[in-house]
Amino acid sequence: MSDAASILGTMAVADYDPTPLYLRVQEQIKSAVSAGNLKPLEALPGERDIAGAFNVSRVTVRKAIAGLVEQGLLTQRQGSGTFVAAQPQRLEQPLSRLTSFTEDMRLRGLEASVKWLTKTVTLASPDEAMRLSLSPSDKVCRLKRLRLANGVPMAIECATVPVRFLADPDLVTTSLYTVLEANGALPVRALQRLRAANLSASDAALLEVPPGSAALAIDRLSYLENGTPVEFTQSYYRGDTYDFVAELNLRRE
Ligand code: 16G
Repeated sequence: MSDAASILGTMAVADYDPTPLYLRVQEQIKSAVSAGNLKPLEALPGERDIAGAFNVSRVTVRKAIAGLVEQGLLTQRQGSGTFVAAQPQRLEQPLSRLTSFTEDMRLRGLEASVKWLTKTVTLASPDEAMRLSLSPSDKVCRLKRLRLANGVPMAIECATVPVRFLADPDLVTTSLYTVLEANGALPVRALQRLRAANLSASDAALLEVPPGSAALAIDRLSYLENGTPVEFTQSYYRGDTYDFVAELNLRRE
């Protein structure tokens, strides 16, 4: 048996089965991944081997692979072949605790990292000024970051913080809250709004999911003990990796 056949199994093709061949090849590959015969980040057998194992044309194999790349199950790297995509762990996030991304990941034994998208010091936009109780001449730091857990992209966050709490965005390496705490401005309360969204092509590319994938759009407005707003953050969390969990209590008057 060829390597491809031992990894992907053999494909029984019944004459009366009207399912297009490329879809059947996709099913074989998906089954090999869910059975653990092909692990995350492992290379797929070569196109020629897959075609030989399933007795289909290379064009059919290419079409099957292209579809699975689009669905996010496989990734292709120029010059080095096709791989099973990294499968992020699904994370549960309590809605009642005010934590930072870095802390959330540490509690789960994952390492948080950051890919910077933009960092600027600028005048507050009218919307930011309203939310953060600033005047239009006040300056803010805007930090747009891709947040990763063990190297897997999880969320895109755009945080706006008045310069009186964060003078320079370069002070933040991984954790914004660590710097705010050092500045005596760690938020103690926040209001969060969650809604469903579909990712734009560019956001989906950053999060390494197909364009239009489901996401959770979250706005967080955080406050100091004395009620002063300290951070307004707009984020997109990957819908396939995050469950937000709320605890509800029956209130007896
Ligand atoms: C969380 C917060 C975000 C905050 C960030 C700080 C949500 C939806 N958002 O991701 O508002 O800016 O933590 O994390 O929970 P950091 O200290 O790791 O930069």
